[in-house]
Amino acid sequence: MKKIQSLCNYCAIDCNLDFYVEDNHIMAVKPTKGYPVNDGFCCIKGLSLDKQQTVVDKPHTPRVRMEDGTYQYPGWDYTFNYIAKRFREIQEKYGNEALAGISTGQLTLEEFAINGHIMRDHLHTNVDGNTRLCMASAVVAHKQEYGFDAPGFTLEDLELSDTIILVGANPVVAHPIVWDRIRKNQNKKLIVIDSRKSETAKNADYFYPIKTKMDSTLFYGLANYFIEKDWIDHEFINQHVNRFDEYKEFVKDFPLEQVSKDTHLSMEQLLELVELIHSGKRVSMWWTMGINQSHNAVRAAQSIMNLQLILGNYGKPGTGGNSITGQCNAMGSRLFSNQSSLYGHEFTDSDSRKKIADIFHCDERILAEGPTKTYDQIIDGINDGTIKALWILCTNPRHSWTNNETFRQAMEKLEFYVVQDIYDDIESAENYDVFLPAVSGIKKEGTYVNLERRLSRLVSVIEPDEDEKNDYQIMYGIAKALGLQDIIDYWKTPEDCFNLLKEVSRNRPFDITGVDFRGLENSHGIQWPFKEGEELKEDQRRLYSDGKFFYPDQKAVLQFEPVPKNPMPQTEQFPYIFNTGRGSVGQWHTQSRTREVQFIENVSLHHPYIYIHTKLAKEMGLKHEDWVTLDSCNGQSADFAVRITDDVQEDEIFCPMHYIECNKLTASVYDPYSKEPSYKSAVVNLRVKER
Ligand SMILES: Nc1nc2c(c(=O)[nH]1)N[C@H]1C(S)=C(S)[C@@H](COP(=O)(O)OP(=O)(O)OC[C@H]3O[C@@H](n4cnc5c(=O)[nH]c(N)nc54)[C@H](O)[C@@H]3O)O[C@H]1N2
Ligand SMILES: Nc1nc2c(c(=O)[nH]1)N[C@H]1C(S)=C(S)[C@@H](COP(=O)(O)OP(=O)(O)OC[C@H]3O[C@@H](n4cnc5c(=O)[nH]c(N)nc54)[C@H](O)[C@@H]3O)O[C@H]1N2
Ligand code: SF4
Ligand SMILES: [Mo]
Repeated sequence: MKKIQSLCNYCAIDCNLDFYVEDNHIMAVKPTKGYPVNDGFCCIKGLSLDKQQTVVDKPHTPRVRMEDGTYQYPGWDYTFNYIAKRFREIQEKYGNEALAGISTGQLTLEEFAINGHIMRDHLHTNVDGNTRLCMASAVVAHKQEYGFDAPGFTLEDLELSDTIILVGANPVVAHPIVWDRIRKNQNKKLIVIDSRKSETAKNADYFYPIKTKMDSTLFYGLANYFIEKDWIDHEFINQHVNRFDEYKEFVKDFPLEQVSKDTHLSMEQLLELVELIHSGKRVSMWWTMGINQSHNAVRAAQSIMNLQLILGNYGKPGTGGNSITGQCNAMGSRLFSNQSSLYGHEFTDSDSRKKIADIFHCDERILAEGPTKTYDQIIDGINDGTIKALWILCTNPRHSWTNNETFRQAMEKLEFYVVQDIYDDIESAENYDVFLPAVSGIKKEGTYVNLERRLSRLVSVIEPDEDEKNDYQIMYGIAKALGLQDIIDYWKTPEDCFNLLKEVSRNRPFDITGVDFRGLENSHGIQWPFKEGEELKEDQRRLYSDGKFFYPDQKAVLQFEPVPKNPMPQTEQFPYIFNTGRGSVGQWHTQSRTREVQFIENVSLHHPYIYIHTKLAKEMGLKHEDWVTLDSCNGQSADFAVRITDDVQEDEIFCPMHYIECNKLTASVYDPYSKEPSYKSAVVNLRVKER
């Protein structure tokens, strides 16, 4: 039996796993011992990766709607040529931007890069990712605050911290390895700030049930209090932080009494939290989607970073204002998808453009000139008729997009719709013109970057069947059919692509010129930056230990502004907040992958459900598993079974996102800077379902 070390391509931890293979079949999967991220531990999703050995029935070749309206299997080459022809025709008829793509944070770094080069550079059009739904707010927060999108922590900080504050993050369910590492830290106080008593909050030493979307108010108020008490780090501020004097004035508008009213946390709770932070020696703060998905997300994330900066809690072991990422390669897509930056460079910087064109052997003038149109603009563009063709890959927007009926409408309007997935029965795979079946991660090669900037290798565990293709081969095939000569000559394999990207990274904050594609196999992974000639002395490498950020003067910049009004206020018509998120460790997003796993199916509910407070249930005369109808401020309604609990607030409903009904009710409301949807705070009404 062969043992092959590869990674789990579900969540942003990127656990390494040992696959035991005999006769091209996975016999067992075990978490890799000694790997610095997950050291012999992982969750049910990683352990079940063997279920994705074959996903689409034979033939494993594209399905195409032919001129007579029937679906046929005309073979890969025909399909590549057909797609190229239709893309060109649509662009000629309606303009370049009549074609668009929606990609993902779940492919390999090389796959984003080739897709971004085809679509954004050669075809001069827009591709956004499901990463917009996830960590776009963190990206903008980092760029503005540090001068570059560079989260600085290493996972070991969870073990080195004596005061861990989780804000809008539920790692017991969403990041089991983060949770395991917190648990292993015996000398910490764990504090959770969440609107509901999540699985993580139940296991915390202190829980602060904040009024939804009032996090920036809380952190501005804390900053004001610390400044008033003079419990801040003047030396760190003087040397490493800009705009402090302005910030000091700004936060005066957030006296603790007012903060208490706005956040629904009592003065005792606020003073207790202050004391916990003040008495901690190594205080770390970590946020996830409770912060990123809101109408005020970027500023809320920055309010956490601001507080840590003025307390000097940066760069030292166990500290930081840290964002936890969601998907397995969201961090790779941030750098290499060519969506919001030119492969980690400014689109308008002429030296960078020249450098990248030289590396790619292409004409500098073809490189994208600005960031992509955002996800919401793409969907609106389809619905208003300006975008006619869409290529989605490795994402299921009919289910996951906010206010998802708008995606259903879009699907109906498209003249040409291409779906590339490992399953042909996802909700988005309806009424398509072409379905491109890709093999799952266990049959392909590439690199991933995890939440702490660690590159690791996806290694092909079993050989694909003869007629199967992986995402990279599919994109390369389309590039060839389009006649894109530089790709044909220089991007033949993921390894070729990785070597181009290494050169792209040279002398940038994420310099990976010292990383070897093959050298990553069977390794401990490497956190960026890692420059050519550098020696790898340790497995845990954090940024900012020298206090140097990425602005020209190497200082961080505090970012803040008055708290905007909530665009979805509770009203008499819509009195309840519709909070949404992960429901269980086993369920992954739209469930296309995890439904394959029998252990998960056995313990998951097979119908949409919500949690409501005991008091509301009493008022409405509802029992467990009674059905209700929710009417949302977005004009839609959907039915759910109820589960009754005291863990949500009296005016809050929590809905797991794994059922398509959930996003029927979320709204088209976004953060103004990141354009990330506010998935967790639509307002709804509840009524007993009519029979
Ligand atoms: N099992 C499983 N694991 C996953 C995933 C999955 O689908 N299934 N998805 C992965 C991905 S892509 C992501 S992005 C991560 C997400 O990981 P998390 O962000 O940890 O998960 P969520 O459940 O979306 O939201 C976290 C918490 O935010 C809280 N919250 C809502 N509004 C507010 C607010 O205004 N303030 C505060 N402080 N809290 C609030 C919610 O109550 C919830 O408990 O999980 C990853 N891991
Ligand atoms: N209400 C609500 N909605 C949310 C959220 C929330 O908290 N609340 N969270 C948002 C967040 S953070 C995220 S990240 C999104 C996730 O939303 P999606 O990206 O739409 O969800 P997934 O189910 O992960 O979809 C991934 C798709 O890729 C396919 N796939 C898997 N591996 C491969 C592969 O190797 N190649 C190809 N081509 N396809 C593959 C799977 O079959 C699946 O259909 O949902 C967002 N939606
Ligand atoms: S889903 Fe995340 S925690 Fe679970 S095995 Fe995969 S990478 Fe590890
Ligand atoms: Mo995500």
